[in-house]
Amino acid sequence: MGLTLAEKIIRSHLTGGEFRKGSEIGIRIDQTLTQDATGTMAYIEFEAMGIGQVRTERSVAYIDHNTLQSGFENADDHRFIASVAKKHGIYYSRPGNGICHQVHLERFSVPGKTLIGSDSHTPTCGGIGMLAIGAGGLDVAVAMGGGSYYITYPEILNVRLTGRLKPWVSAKDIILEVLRRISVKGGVGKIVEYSGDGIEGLSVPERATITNMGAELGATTSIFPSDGVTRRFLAAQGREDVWVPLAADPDAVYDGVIEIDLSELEPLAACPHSPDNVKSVTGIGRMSIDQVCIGSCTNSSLFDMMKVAYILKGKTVHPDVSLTVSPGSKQVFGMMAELGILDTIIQSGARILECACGPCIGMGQSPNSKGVSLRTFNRNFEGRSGTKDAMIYLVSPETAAYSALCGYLADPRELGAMPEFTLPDRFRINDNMIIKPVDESESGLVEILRGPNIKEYPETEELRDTICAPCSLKVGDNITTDHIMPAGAKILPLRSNIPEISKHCFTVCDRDFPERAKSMGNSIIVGGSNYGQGSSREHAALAPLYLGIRAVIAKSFARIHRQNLINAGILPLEFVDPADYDTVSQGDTLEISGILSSIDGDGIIPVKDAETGKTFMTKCLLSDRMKNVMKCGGLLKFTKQSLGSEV
Ligand code: MIC
Ligand code: SF4
Repeated sequence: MGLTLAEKIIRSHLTGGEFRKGSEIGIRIDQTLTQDATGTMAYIEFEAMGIGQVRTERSVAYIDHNTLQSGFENADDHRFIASVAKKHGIYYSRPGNGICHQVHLERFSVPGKTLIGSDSHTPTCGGIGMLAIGAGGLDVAVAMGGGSYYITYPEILNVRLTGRLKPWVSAKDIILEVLRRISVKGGVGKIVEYSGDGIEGLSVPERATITNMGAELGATTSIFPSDGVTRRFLAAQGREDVWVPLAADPDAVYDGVIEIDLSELEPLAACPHSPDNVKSVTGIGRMSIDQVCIGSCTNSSLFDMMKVAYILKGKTVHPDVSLTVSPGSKQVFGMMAELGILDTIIQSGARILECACGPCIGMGQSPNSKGVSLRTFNRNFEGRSGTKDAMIYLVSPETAAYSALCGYLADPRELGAMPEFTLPDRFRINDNMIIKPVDESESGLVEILRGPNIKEYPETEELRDTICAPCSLKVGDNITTDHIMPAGAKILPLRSNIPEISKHCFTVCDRDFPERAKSMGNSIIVGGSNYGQGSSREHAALAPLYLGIRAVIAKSFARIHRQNLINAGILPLEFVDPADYDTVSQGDTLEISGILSSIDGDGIIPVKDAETGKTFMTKCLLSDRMKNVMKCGGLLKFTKQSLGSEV
């Protein structure tokens, strides 16, 4: 039986576990990446493990999220990350060099290699044929130390693309169509593998737009084959030597197939407040808009900027619209200048932002009250923009640019004939903002620079047999990590300070939660399905840990967040019968008993609700490795014990 592309890469990197769907497998990690908002904590953990030099082929620390420096905190964190990188063999991409996923794709990605990153959009590099997976910072720290990364052996979903896109319909519309069809839960437990004759017409940046937003499907990762298009992209990056051809076997067997005829697609938009709330642009109709933001790791390539500039050329942004453009990297920015398209965009009245995440993570450009904002980004969760009642629509760069001129949501197909956009044969290569680490022999001379905002990893506890505690919060379905641990310009600088950041935990849903949880001592959260979707931020587990949360009982969990809970020593329990969710009320005292014997047995754990007197069943299926992690109080302690160092 033939293998899928993902299976081939997994097989060649397998370090443990059975090659069987649903079982836990370990894979060797060739490359890692971190960004600054998750990186400070990841490097605090890496340092706590007492590992000297990284043991990967390439590890890169990017600064791209916390670039608004309105106090000392972010600058201190950047200095800390720079010093850790220099000492431990990690390449350091300075602020201004670009968004981690865009830069990694350009300068470090290698088809057939494995990459994990402390950012959920790490699958961007799947666009070049890497097995690239988002993970919590602690998992990345372990991989930097040479440890395997563990995933549940996923199902492989094949998305077959046929035909060619019509003019002004683009890669963003393809992934929005996939989201429309299978929803933000449709990729959970799956790798999405693209194939079909339609992929030949997609450049690497377009493929990367699609794999990037596979994160919004909840997928473990998404991947494209490595072909002639990949080779040309790498050659233009001066890196043709790393190219290898990669594809699934012709007789590969998939767990599911979705067919999309590209010629049938039209411009789409994800409506508030979920990336899968997708409608056609024409279907939504002429909606007035206040703001348009073009950029983010999803749509900030030179290819995107070329199309945006073509649309804006010689025109002026509508007087009622604020248009911002953030190029994805210094390379993109520089080439925009070289090709003259930067001036075209400036002349149209766009506000040019630095090459960073910026508005995507609420670092500036929060819309006006009830503002309607069109964004080429990947997430439109409520409040993420920094304005609670803003209405965020996710659209393609073509729809965004054309609408910015019209002043309302407009269909770019009205532009008529579209020229052929082709990427240059050679990108401008200047890696002067990527700092190499010192030689191992000199690493002892490098001092680690810690600012006063950098606090230690919070205390964890060994798993108890019984947890008897009140339910401090009950929430509904599709709770995102932006609900649990909001981001934005005010809160992000606290990412290296768990006691402070925990004061903002869940405040989007309930302002009193942090105080209440703290006053309860230990408590339990009850959630609906897909609990913890979105970001890889382990702060969504570490802040609850600090506030005394010992267990989360939910209908189902998002992959990275469930792993982050386990890594933090918080018990993730799933309702066996989802209907039992309705019987629990916030404030009820819940007694979870027989935990230790149950997790070693069938994983079925009874929970008694003291208020209703009812006992309902939950399940917690853990691999042997996860059981040991949970029992000893989380992955940091487990790793330190395995390394034989003091806890
Ligand atoms: C995001 O897009 O939500 C982030 C900010 O990039 C996060 C990481 C973080 O919270 O720091 C992600 O996607 O993992
Ligand atoms: Fe940055 Fe937004 Fe991409 Fe997250 S999704 S890495 S915040 S650009």
